[in-house]
Amino acid sequence: MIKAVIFDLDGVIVSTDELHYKAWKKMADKENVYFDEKINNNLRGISREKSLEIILKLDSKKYSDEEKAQLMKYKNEIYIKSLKTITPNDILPKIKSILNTLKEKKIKIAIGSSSKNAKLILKQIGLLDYFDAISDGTNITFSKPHPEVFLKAASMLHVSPSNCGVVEDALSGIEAAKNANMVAFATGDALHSNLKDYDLESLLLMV
Ligand code: B16
Ligand code: MG
Repeated sequence: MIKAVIFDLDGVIVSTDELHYKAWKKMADKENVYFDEKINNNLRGISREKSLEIILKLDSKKYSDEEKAQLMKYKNEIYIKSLKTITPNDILPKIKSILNTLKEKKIKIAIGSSSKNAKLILKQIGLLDYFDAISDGTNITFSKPHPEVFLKAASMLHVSPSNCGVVEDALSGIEAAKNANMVAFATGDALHSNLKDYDLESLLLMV
């Protein structure tokens, strides 16, 4: 029985893919490293640190930890600037009505995002105070597909993991949900995952 639903943020509630891409692309061009939208697609749900590692794999140069930190800072400053352009109109179709229906049905709702910018994004789209809990990149050590971000959300909500649904757009996120023993609902790219339990469309039929 589903008593709570944990929503991934980027790609589920709002699409920031293009903004991540543009910021990483600027960093990659500065470093003369090849980077394209296909590589960017593999970074969905993956932490900033892991994303940088994946991008720099194509570079023969060895980077120190200090240099890596500088590159992440460079990318994040560009990304944050671009986040200022998003508004409540960027909430992805159908999501607001799904969230409202869950609230009406007294189902708890949380955010489970790898992003350290999750609260800034939620503020931009007017949903900062909307959720019962926010678990994000600032309170986790391990990146999806590790289940930590979703287990922390469940614990903040005081709901057992097996009573939680997760809505995810990334393959790594669906894997994380299953590793957390939760019910995985897929949207976007994650519809191709063999591990998903249901499509997002089925969610409201199950609460
Ligand atoms: P940040 P999600 C993830 O958010 C993004 O999908 C991923 O592309 C990004 O690298 C990661 O957050 C970290 O983001 O640099 O803002 O901390 O999909 O888990 O909501
Ligand atoms: Mg996502």
